[in-house]
Amino acid sequence: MSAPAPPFLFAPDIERLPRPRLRTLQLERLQRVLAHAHANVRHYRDAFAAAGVAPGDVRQLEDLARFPFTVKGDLRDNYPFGMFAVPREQVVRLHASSGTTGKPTVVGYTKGDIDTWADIIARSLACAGARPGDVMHNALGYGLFTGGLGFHYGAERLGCTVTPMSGGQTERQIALIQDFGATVLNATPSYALNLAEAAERMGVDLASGPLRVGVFGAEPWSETMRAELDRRLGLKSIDSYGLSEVMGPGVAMECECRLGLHGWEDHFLFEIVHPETLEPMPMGEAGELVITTLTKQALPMIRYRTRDITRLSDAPCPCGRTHLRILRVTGRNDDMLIIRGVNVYPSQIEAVLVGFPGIAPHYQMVVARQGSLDHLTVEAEALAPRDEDSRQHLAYQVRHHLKTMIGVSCEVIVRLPGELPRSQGKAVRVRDLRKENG
Ligand code: DLL
Repeated sequence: MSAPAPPFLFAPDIERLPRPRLRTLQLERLQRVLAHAHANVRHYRDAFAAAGVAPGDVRQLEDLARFPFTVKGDLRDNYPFGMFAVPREQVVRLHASSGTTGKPTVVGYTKGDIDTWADIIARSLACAGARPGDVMHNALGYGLFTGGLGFHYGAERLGCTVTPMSGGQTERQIALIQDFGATVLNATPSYALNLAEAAERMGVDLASGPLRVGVFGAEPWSETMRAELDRRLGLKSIDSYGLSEVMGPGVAMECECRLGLHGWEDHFLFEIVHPETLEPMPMGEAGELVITTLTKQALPMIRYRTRDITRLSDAPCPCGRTHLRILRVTGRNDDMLIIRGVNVYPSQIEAVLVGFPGIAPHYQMVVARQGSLDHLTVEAEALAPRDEDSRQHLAYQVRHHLKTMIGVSCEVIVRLPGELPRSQGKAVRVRDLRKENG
């Protein structure tokens, strides 16, 4: 048994602030960040002027809806440092996302931003169930990706012993998890699964070891995958959400109740807008998540369109935290496939495949154009070696189940164990041949 957590770390006052007081704090901070962005970033000055709004127009939180959105393209157009609101000399850290096309998206942090980030991550890890004295094995990528370093500093601040492992060298990771007695594992869910599988192959039983908390995020995953990871790693899997443009990890974290992710409202303002009309949606409705940063100095983000589809809930959480909850992000707008008129997210396919009898929890989706129709092929993997006939029979069953559960007609191919690529970080779930072939 680990020692009980010191009271100052477990849901301190700010995490339990009554909602009206939280909103007052948000309004004060919103007014400040709008003025800061307007005074120091040409892009915001121009965009506000074009929309006919000024920072002084905000008298209540709802007034923010009159302000223009910020999109990824704005960061690219102002590459590399044009969106920074402080002189470059005050930026002590850069991170960047690779960007599949064109220039990467660059984000920057002042010393103060790095400090705030570490605080928010420490809070997030405590929310997930980590405690000072835990050994945190950090398998998130270090480097330009925000995941590794973001969690690193926050875990140190909480008082954890951090193994800065990064991705890759899977067998070595298993050995170090064992040797160092890791109690917290931080990874993408797809890589955590890769670790579970590698451990089983090596004859290492991680499930009965000291691992207690799994902090998993950076990509969409499903409840079935959660059950799989809980069981195979012998820990409690917690959903962890964030994005580089807004800060990196730590924007939202599930608590031990696992009823959605607490979005830290003293640092971020969350809105849901209709994905097409972009009109604000009422609390509880599904739509695109839009985030405004309230405390960032180097890179304030005003109404950033995340493209992530989710719902918010301000219902009380049994843990006592008052910050709203972001329900599981089912996928990105950009990842949604429309197959013969049916909207499909990879995570829905995952929910059907993971735990399906005889099927391993690895999959890939290939989308191609057949005539004027989009054609989806789901590649799954057999749990154990089987002959061709038996795999075809299994494929037929999966196909039927996908049709019943999601309403989508697709081709299913069941590959041999180990044939599909394993994740080293964020898993690539969709191969879109329509784009590859122009
Ligand atoms: O993935 C930051 C992060 C690192 C979050 C480690 C959690 C853990 P980006 O590389 O900018 O930043 O990717 C952000 O990943 O807009 C979502 O589409 C997706 N994403 C992140 N967390 C989740 C999650 C990091 N828990 C993009 N569930 C976001 C679903 C997620 N999607």
